[in-house]
Amino acid sequence: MAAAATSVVVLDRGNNTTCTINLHGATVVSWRVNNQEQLFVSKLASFDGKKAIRGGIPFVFPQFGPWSFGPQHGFARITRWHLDRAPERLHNGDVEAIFSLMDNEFTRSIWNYQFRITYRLILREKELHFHIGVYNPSKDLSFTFNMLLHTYLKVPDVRRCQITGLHGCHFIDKTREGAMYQEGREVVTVNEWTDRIYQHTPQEHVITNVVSGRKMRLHKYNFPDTVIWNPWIDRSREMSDFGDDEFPNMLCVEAGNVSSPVILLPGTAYEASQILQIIIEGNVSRKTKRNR
Ligand code: TA6
Repeated sequence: MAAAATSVVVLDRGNNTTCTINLHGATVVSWRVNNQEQLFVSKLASFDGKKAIRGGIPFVFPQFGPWSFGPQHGFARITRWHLDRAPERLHNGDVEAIFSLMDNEFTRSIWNYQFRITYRLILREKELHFHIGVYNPSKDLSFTFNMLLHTYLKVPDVRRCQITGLHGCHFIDKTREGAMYQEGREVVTVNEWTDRIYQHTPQEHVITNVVSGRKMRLHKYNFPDTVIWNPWIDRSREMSDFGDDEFPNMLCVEAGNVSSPVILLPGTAYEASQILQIIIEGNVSRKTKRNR
């Protein structure tokens, strides 16, 4: 119990803006901006260093969903990661830290491949950046994997949230036996058990009515899919590490490689990234900023 429970790394940018990572799964367990928590963590979440942490941003790899060889959502979220570079203040005031996970006896007992993942987190004033590199050091063996950031956003009332950027996308609906549908709504809302894998989604989603009624922009790169999840009433009761009354206060918007696994050839690497940005009304979108 002791080792895992105490292994947290804190990025502190000052101004009550911090990001806390638990080495168990390199799970981001808190992102506070001016003292306001942006992420949901269940009050029943387990920090025993064994079970996945129910909330924050668990790191899903190398499998999304049920797995015949190993645990649901893979082993990365239940394995202890290494802190490669302790939190460091950059010249522009941002704070950066780098974590890594390599194959070990446990991972090879489930998935017999060599790999190395680097996970660089950068805490900015109103943004959190995630840069991921997956490397295949093998001389002759390729491997395939899924990868996903299982982001639990904290929301005052999920029924008031709207998600953009899904219109026209095809999705696998896990609440309807995995049947495939096409999204007809301009903005997606959540008013029931929702568990959908949207495929080939655009690089940007805006989620409205997150903490303090603000909007959150999720910008992703090399993560072609977006999973939207809320367990609602019945599924909440099935989870021992999730309160029956907590579903209105969380919304999972998860950027990932789910529908088409990545094939990584020997000696090659794969990079992906995500940016979570709190939108202060009037601040310009990432695209416009770049076009300036
Ligand atoms: O990402 C959505 C999902 O795959 C749902 O199907 C639900 O199972 C959720 O993940 C939580 O999974 P977990 O293994 O953390 O209980």
